[in-house]
Amino acid sequence: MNTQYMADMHNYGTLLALLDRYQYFALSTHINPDGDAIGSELSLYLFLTDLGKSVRIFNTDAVPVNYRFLPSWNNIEDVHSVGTYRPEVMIVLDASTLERIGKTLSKILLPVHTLVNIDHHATAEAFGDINLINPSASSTSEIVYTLIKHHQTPISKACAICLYTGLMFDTGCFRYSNATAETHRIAAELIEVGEFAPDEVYRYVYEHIPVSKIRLLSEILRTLQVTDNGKIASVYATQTMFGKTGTTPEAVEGVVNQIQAIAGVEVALCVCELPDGSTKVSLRSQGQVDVSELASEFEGGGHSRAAGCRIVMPYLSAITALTHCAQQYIDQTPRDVVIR
Ligand SMILES: [Mn+2]
Repeated sequence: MNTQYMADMHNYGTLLALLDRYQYFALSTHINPDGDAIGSELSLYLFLTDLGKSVRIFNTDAVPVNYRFLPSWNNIEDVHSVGTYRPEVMIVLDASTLERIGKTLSKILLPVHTLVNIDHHATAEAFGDINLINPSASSTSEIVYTLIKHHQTPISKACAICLYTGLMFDTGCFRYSNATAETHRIAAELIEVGEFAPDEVYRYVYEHIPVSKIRLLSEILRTLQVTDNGKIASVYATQTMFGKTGTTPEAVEGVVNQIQAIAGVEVALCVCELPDGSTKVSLRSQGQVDVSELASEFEGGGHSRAAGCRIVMPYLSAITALTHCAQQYIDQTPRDVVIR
């Protein structure tokens, strides 16, 4: 972490002053948006709109079906809608690099007066003119919550359900180590303010699984391999499996968490064969190994317990390389050290 980056952290006052000064905004988030990506941009959109600002959201990928209950989700536009819109301020949420919002989108809206970067990834790049980066926040939605609190305006009902969805998603339904007492306090406040039923939000997000995805899951689980010492588990998904089940690599999302849940497993790998023959990798750690470091050896990144990378290598070779590297990390780390 360099000093520039440190100085830019927790810069809530500076950002609020900026929001006050300008009128035209564009928001965006990473490709294959998840609950935190959608939740954080919709909550910021609602907050700014309530302040009377002109705000538009442009995403490379469509809103996943299971988030189409969130207020204003259908105001999210795609890259073709940008046209002649020229925002004064562009705010990028939950994307560790600017390119993560998509190749075209990362160029088409620039230059702007001010580029703002709001993120919580440990490997976040300070690519904005203003960077609100807080790796100790559970989610980007939690940072947006804190920003709105700094503004001292009440959180609207619509905003509350979006923020809650982001918090819930990025903490794995409040099960991961990033779900602190503070995260729970914020969640409780959002439930009260938003007057929604948390179990309904859960059902919208997690119980809308297409049957094709379950068929793919059964194919993937059949590939399970666990090392002799029981510490590294891996599964893979191939293009053949996607063809057979009528799914795409997006359907693999979340599978790695199930592999991580195996008793005794320290590092879980889920690798996915992409159409161009390269391999997409998701990594999880029980706490002994910092998988963001492991991922960075393969030009990836993320958090200490959840990370990813893309390797230009066939999927079986990628598993061999990653397993070897993960074993070295396990051997290097004393057993009693737990990375938080
Ligand atoms: Mn996030």
